[in-house]
Amino acid sequence: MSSLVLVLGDQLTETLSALREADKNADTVVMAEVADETSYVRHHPKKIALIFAAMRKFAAQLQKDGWTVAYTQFDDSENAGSIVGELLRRAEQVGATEVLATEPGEWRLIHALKYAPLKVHLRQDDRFIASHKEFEDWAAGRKQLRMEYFYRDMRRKTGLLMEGDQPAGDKWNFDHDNRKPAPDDIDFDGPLRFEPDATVKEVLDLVEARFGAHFGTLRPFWFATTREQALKQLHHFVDKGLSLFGDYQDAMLNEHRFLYHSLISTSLNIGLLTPLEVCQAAADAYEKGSAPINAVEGFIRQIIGWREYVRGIYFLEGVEYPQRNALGHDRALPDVYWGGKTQMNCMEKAVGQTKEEAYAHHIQRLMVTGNFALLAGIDPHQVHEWYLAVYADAFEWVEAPNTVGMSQFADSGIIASKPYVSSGAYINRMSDYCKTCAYKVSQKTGEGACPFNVLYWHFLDRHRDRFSENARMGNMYRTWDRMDEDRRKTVLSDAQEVLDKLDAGEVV
Ligand code: FAD
Ligand code: DLZ
Ligand code: SF4
Repeated sequence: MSSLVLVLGDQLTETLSALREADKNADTVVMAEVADETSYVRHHPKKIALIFAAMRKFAAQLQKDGWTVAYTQFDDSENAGSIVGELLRRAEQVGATEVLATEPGEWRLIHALKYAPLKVHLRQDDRFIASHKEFEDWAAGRKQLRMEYFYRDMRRKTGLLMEGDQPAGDKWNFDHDNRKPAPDDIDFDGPLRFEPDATVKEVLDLVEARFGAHFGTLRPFWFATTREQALKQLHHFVDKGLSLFGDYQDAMLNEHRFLYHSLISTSLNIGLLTPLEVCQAAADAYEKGSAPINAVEGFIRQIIGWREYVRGIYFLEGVEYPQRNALGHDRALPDVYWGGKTQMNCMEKAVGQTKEEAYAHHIQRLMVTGNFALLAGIDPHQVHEWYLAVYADAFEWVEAPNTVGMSQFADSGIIASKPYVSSGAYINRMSDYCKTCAYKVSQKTGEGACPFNVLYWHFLDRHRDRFSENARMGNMYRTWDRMDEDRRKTVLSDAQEVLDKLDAGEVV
């Protein structure tokens, strides 16, 4: 009896567990561009284009390799509009009753497949380094699930940057040498930009017609949409950008959107690259002496550390994780996140770049848009849906822990040991944004003071009960308590003014 083999838009890997187990001569691969997947949030048009183009090219490759592929394009008249609907339709067409699938990266789809009126065999997604079981075993009995310890286990497991049982360079973590302030200029041209071929052009026309009203600019579109292109992007970064990745990992510049970042998250997350091959390429550069340990260790930690760790947390914590709201924040997401007018240069740059590129780097996501949302008390679920929609690399397993946990502290500190909040001083240190801002970063209160400066203290003050005993935040509360009372009152009322303006839809 033949089976269907489901391949989702973020499972474009030749060695996917479902494909490995399937019978090329008897089974039918099902791939479908469906309304349900394009509408659970209003994805950025570039993200939809990336997924559809990469799906079409992957399907063509599978066919070339001898697979029978039943591929449904978005505009096909028979399109059932959902993954399960498409499976049912194809099952009837080919007379199959069973489906072989690799576990999706989102609870919503896992449940849809589990409760589908078809026999679905779900296989582990073994494109990751740690299985669910390994993460659960690591987490069991620990009071705190700190990434650093998990990461060391992943180093031991993979042997990456290991000399026997010791870390290369005698230290597990070289962050102390990293995170330098922004340089005046950047000598890396950034990512490769791939010219649209016929398939991409066709998809761009479709996306423009169907999703042109979503937030985000579709053209120019240059993301890697095949494994071959993704490998070129990776090697371009390893050869030209990696050596300064660590130094300027947290820097932000008005005129440089990509700095020394790799731009490989889209390729990794849809399956065009595997985490181990990416890390091995970076480790090889260290072995050859073409990139220093602080850069290579920092880069590898993001992938076998953070990326694996957030996935572990998403599946460990369960289906309601994205609904958490430990700080009880309930302000509506302000219009500035959708490109509304703002006088804050950092927000304008981070959101503007997000709109044009469907990309912002980690510190823009964490310390500009994330920091502002947390300080302003925005409903974390709305923040989560925004991140899930606007970034081309956003899939819930990776986005939700980063947003709900790391950025918004809505999981009550599972991921972050203290909230990632800062005044304007941090942004000023790490960027040149403040130099051209309408607000003054050095001004603490009054007309023209940087909104981050007053909102920062407002956040600490309103959450005193929760955070004042946190050992890592004691200094902040001591500084606040040392201010004279009149000053504290002015700070709080200035902050309230900013919040009132946000609520009234006025420009901040
Ligand atoms: P680089 O800076 O070059 O880093 C290399 C790789 O490390 C990335 O490609 C990525 O695969 C991995 N990585 C780095 N940091 C993280 C992290 N915190 N979690 C997981 N992987 C990481 N990353 C996503 O892939 N998808 C998301 O939806 C996503 N949402 C985020 C939301 C918020 C609020 C924050 C603060 C971070 C989020 N990140 C997300 C993490 C990080 O911002 C992106 O992985 C990174 O910016 C991707 O760009 P890059 O490929 O140039 O990464
Ligand atoms: C994100 C996305 C989009 C926009 N469209 C599709 C699609 O049409 N078909 C598909 O198979 N997958 C799509 N995806 C990716 C899925 O949403 C993703 O597989 C789940 O969110 C699980 O990670
Ligand atoms: Fe952002 Fe404040 Fe700097 Fe303006 S002054 S760019 S609002 S941190």
